[in-house]
Amino acid sequence: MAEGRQLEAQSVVVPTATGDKGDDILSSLPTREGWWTTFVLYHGCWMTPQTARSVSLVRAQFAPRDDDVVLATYPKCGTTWLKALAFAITNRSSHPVGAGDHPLLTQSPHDLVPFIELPFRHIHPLAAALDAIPSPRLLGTHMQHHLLPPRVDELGCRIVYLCREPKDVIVSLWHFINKVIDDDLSLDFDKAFEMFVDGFSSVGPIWNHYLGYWNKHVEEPDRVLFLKYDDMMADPTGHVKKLAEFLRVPFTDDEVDAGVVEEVVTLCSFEKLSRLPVNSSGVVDRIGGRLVHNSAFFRKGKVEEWKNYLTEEMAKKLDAVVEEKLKGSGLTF
Ligand code: PAP
Repeated sequence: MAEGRQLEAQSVVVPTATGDKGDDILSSLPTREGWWTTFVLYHGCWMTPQTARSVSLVRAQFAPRDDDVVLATYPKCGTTWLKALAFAITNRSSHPVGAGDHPLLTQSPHDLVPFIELPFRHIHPLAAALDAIPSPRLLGTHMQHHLLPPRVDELGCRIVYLCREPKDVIVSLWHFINKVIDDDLSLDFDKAFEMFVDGFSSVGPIWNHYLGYWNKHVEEPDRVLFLKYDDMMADPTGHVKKLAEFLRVPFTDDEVDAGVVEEVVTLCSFEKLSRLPVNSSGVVDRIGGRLVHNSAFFRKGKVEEWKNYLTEEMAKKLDAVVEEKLKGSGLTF
């Protein structure tokens, strides 16, 4: 990454409701332009200043519990799907999957499983919002592993990590960004691709994001489950069973015979969720100060969509960078 050339130290103004000295942390960070707003390089990870502030507050204030389950993803790797699946699986005794009043039919998976860090988390007291959630909590995060509060690992909280073929990620990310930002700021795909290949993308570089959780998974396979979107698409029922076991709520033989696993797959499928009014209409601020259509989280839900966007040369270029960065780790795409 050509950080040395492109980075310029600037003072970043970050809104705060509390006015505490946390703002100081950000003012000296390297910055870079190119996406919809300025990004800062916070502990080796690119993010908006608002997110950096949120992450720093999370690290200072968030109190993990040993029965927390953290659903971690790089953006656009299937976060919404994983949240829906984990919610449906863990809550199926109080919310039978086939029930007409299932929460997933009227609430976004992002509201049922909140992110630990949020660009606007500092406006609403962090500790109060997350502490109010009863145990066991399901919590989402886009933070790289090394940015999680250390207590997550110390307490042995379980982590489910979901990654995706990077070429599909940049396509999905580009579509999403263009739905969020103002029309006059629309981002050229080639430019987005080059920044992504350069390791410059939200909470990127993507390979560092993948590797942090992959290495933890290799170290502690029983505590960190590592999944791939493409594999889940190929075998959703197998993965739902695997997820239920990892979440310590395995399906009973009776449930399997009654088709509950398939019911979870159907309830959380792209086809089902994307057509619900809660997910197909309305706007919401999920990225801090920018409204996004709820439907932006449901585009196509396919694998190998990159073939419609990347030239052979671009695909080779990204493949080569990813292969090089992951070399020796055992993680491949
Ligand atoms: P986030 O990280 O910003 O929350 P995330 O849910 O990971 O977003 O990304 C959305 C992607 O997951 C979209 O991919 P696409 O652009 O390639 O289509 C979206 O379509 C896909 N997606 C959302 N829900 C589902 C689902 N239930 N099953 C499969 N894919 C899904």
